[in-house]
Amino acid sequence: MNQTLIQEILEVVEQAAIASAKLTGLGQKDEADAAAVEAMRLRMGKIEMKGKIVIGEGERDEAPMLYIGEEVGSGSGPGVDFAVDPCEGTNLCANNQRGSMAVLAASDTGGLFNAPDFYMNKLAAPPAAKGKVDIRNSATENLRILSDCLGLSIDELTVVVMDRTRHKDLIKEIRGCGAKVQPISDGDVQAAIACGFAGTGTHCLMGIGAAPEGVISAAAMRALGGHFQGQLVYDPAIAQTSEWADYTKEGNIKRLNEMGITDIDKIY
Ligand code: VTB
Repeated sequence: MNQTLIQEILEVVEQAAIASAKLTGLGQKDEADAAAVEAMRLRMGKIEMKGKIVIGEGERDEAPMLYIGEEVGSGSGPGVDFAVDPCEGTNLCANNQRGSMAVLAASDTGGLFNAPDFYMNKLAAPPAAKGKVDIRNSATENLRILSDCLGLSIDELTVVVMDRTRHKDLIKEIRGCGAKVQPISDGDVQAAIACGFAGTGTHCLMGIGAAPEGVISAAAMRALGGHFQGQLVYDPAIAQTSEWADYTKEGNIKRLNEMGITDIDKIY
């Protein structure tokens, strides 16, 4: 991707951030999201590219703009795939709390995993622990590895976990090892990215959040040289979300298969 294109894509997220920033703290999450979406799409339209949204605001019938499959840009020029989250953490934005961001990942055509709107178990860690920690390990084992890689004792480590009932046992295990847990209400993209920088005080992200956000976090961590792994979650008993009140494990597996995902336990 050439520098001019990258610069223009940066302006896309800048415009989205500026638009939604005007609505921070007003308790208007949908309006903040809509403002960011509109700004993002407007700026994208001015870029000479054959752009396509692969992760976006939803399916065509439920999202007027930046829907999955939407073509963006001038229609000629390089092919670019986008995963967008114009206002990631809309609740945070509406409540003027930290961690909300305008964010997108871009790649040459075909470079991004078209993650379904499922949940994803995630593990993010700093560059020093890349390829050393593993999502297949227990939290206890990963904390031990992290401690070795970072040269910190376990009680100096801070792990961000989304504050959800599904993480009750995970939080207990992490605290049982002596590490600090920072529960967050929303915004696990910010938490994953924080692992990629020294000095943020975040050493690890563990637990289950949304899959599309996982792809964006993975792209950021690749750029930062950090560790990121994700595994789709399809069992409602594990996700423990009201969103899936009417879903069954078998039904979800069928949905994944219909989307062309047959290796449902793949670790990305
Ligand atoms: C997750 C997380 C996001 O919303 O999507 C969360 O990845 C929703 O999870 O960062 P629940 O369905 O368990 O509430 C965010 O926090 C914000 O979009």
